Order: sequence, then C-alpha cells, then structure tokens
Amino acid sequence: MRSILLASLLTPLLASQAGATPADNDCSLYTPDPYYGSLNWSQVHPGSHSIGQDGIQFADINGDGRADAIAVATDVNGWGMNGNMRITVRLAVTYPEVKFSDTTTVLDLLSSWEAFSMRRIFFVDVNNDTFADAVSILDSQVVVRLNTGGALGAPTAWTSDPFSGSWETFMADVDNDHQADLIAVSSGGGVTVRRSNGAGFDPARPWTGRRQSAVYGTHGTAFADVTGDGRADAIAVRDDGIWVRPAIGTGDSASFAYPEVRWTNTAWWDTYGMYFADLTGDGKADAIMTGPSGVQMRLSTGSAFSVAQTWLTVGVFRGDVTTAFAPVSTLGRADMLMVMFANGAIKGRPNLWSYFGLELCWDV
Ligand SMILES: [Ca+2]
Ligand SMILES: [Ca+2]
Ligand SMILES: [Ca+2]
Ligand SMILES: [Ca+2]
Repeated sequence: MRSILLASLLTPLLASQAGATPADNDCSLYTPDPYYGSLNWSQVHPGSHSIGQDGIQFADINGDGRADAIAVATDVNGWGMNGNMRITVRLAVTYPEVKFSDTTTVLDLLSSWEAFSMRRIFFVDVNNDTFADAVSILDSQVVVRLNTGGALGAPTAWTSDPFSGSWETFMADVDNDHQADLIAVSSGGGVTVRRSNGAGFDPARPWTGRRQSAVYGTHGTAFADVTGDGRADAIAVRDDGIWVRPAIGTGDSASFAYPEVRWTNTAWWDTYGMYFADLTGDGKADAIMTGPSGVQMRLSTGSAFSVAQTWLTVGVFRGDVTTAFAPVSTLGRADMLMVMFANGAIKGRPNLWSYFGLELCWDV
C-alpha cells in the first residue's frame, strides 16, 4: 500500500520536473524523461523478428478507440527499487494537439514474485468492454487483471495451468467476439488456441493439423485480421513472400485454413521489421515493412496484398526501443510510433492516408 501511494505521488512530480516543452515538438529539444519498460518481452526463437512488443506497448486503455502508451517498469520509490514492477499509462489525447498526455497514471503494481515468474504481459481486451485488460503469462498459469475503467482490478487466474508457446505466444481475437484469445506457436510451428469466454480461457485446441505446414515465418510471424471478418488470421513472412492462413470454422472445428495461400506475388520483407495493422480504415490489416531505405505498405484486398506503396523515405524508420503501428491521431487508421532509447521519447508520425507525416515528439 505504501509503495502504491508513493508511486502515485511521485509520478506527477517527476513528470513535471522533466518540464521543458519544446514548442515545436522537436524531439532533439526534448528534455530526457525516459518512458519505457525495463523488461524485454521478446520471446522469439532464433531467426525471427519480434512484432513490436519490446519495452512499451500501445493499446486502448480508456475505450476511446485511440492507442495509449503503456510501460511496465521497475517501481522506484524514494529510497530506490522496492522489487515491484509497476504498470503505467499515458493516454492518447488529441486536443490541443495529438500526443500522449503529460500525466503518467499508475495502473497497477506487480509483486516481485509475479514479475519474476512472468514470461510476458499483454494489454488486450479480453471481455469486450473496449478497455484493454492486462494478461500476464506466468510460469504456472495465466492471470488477468480486468480494466475497470482507469484502474486494473485484482489479479484473477484465467487458467489453472501454464499456457505459452515454446516459440512464441500471441494474443488476438480469432473468433470475432471482441475478446482476445491466447495463441501459442510451438516447436515445429503448430498452433494451439485458448479462446476467451469473457471470464476465463477455454481449454486448449489445436488450430493447425499435425501434417499441415507450420505457421512460422523466418522474417516474422503474426496474427492479425487481414481478411476483414473480424477474426485474426495466421501470417508468416518468408523468403518467398507473405503466406496467410485465414481463421475459419466455428466451435471445436475452428482452425487456420489449409493449405496456406501466398498473398504477395514476390518476396517482400525488410530488415527492421514486418508489421500488420489497418492503415486505411477498411477493417483489414495491411502489410507494413520497415528497413534502411524507408517504410512501405501493401494494401490488403481481403484475399491478397496489392502493389507496394512507399509511405516514408526520409528520417528515422524505427524506434530503437519499440516500433509500432496503432491509431492515435485518427480513429481506425494506424499511425507510426517509435520509442527511442536515448531520451525515452515517443516519436509519432501521423497517418495522412497515403503517407506518414512529419515526425513529432508525442510525449512532451
Ligand atoms: Ca485511448
Ligand atoms: Ca476489457
Ligand atoms: Ca475471441
Ligand atoms: Ca480474418
């Protein structure tokens, strides 16, 4: 209790001391106020890119449709670290300008034992109330803290046994009930799903058959709705293109369709990372690649990725803590977000419908 009080008292103080507000949102004028998580949640097997989950996450905490900035970091009280982890959020605001709010709100504290056994934490809505909840993948079970609207509730076990992928664990809604489901990709690329029922995760079901090809991409593996039916599809980025297995079927017969289909007519990947997010507002996630020469996208038609478009050629093309694509400036259309290690700044590039606009500091 003491540490909760201290943390909530200290945070606004530290934020205001960080002080200086560059008038033009120029990140080079930014007074360091590091805002990023101290944990590295990357749980990827060799050769794969993680999909934008390290250090800081972007999810809608207050139900307004805009992605907020969430950090999980070591809790520091007046005398140093107390062994806890704390979850803080900066809400996305659009008036008088687009940015993440100056006020850092403490959502919750994680006990040291919990942080120690945690493999990963997700911020996704598991009970369809539009507020992103916290889902902790622990060594022994999966624990959920429901978002009660401004704060996270008590940790509740949503499984009684461990569940994670030996290669990677994901969360996405695979059955269009607006409740994010657990997805485990394990050795060999087999996929197992536990669907959220709003109060727990149902028993694990295989979503890929034993002799079907693996869901694994040497340049990235992702689960996002590229077909536009509200169900996250399985995506693998490989040397020869982007392959998709749409989510199909219902109940116990639900699965990722087989055979997989190649959605690009050519190789398409780059070295900074591959992302899948809706850039156009049509409800279908588009393919995004970042690399040394810039950022390109391919529009999802619902059954393929169309011709590549260049969205950015000048500036910085990735954050060295986190790169993400999520809607902040415009509902339904993902902006480009970059968290920088040097000063903890969150840089934003607004989605201007056919390109990314000028880079601005969004947390000053
Ligand atoms: Ca929001
Ligand atoms: Ca929720
Ligand atoms: Ca679901
Ligand atoms: Ca789909």
